[in-house]
Amino acid sequence: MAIERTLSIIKPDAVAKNVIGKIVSRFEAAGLKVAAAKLVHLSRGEAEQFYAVHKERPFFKDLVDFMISGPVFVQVLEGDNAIAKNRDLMGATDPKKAAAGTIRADFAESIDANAVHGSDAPETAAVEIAFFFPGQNVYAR
Ligand code: IDP
Repeated sequence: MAIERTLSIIKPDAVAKNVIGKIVSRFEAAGLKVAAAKLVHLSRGEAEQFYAVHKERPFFKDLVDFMISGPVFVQVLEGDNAIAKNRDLMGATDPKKAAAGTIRADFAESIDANAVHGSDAPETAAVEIAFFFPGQNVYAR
């Protein structure tokens, strides 16, 4: 298995519920290491840029409104197969369809307020990490 990096966002609903630590614990328990982290409150422009791939989708405005409704906790996770491992830990986009024991099954409210984001491929991980952590503030673990 390859050592990878992926971008994880703990979204405003989960930050507001005060479960940052519980969610990060799941990453650590699965062998992923936090290589960078910060709490940020995105501007509308930043959220629109981050989710630009979805700009033609009917849920785009709701998604952006939600992502700027409060601070988010952004991390780079590093480890074996980190991209797929993080997506497995997250569970399905719609928490009603997420497998028992996944982060979304346990912490998400709805398909809009679904607790976490995770990069879906190496190419998007590289772009998303550079978006939030340009320069030298990511640490090899
Ligand atoms: P993912 O976050 O599981 O990778 P994506 O398809 O990339 O899912 O969608 C990005 C985000 O957009 C989702 O996490 C969710 O918050 C929101 N979203 C996706 N599909 C819908 C929908 O049908 N209705 C409302 N929000 C949606």
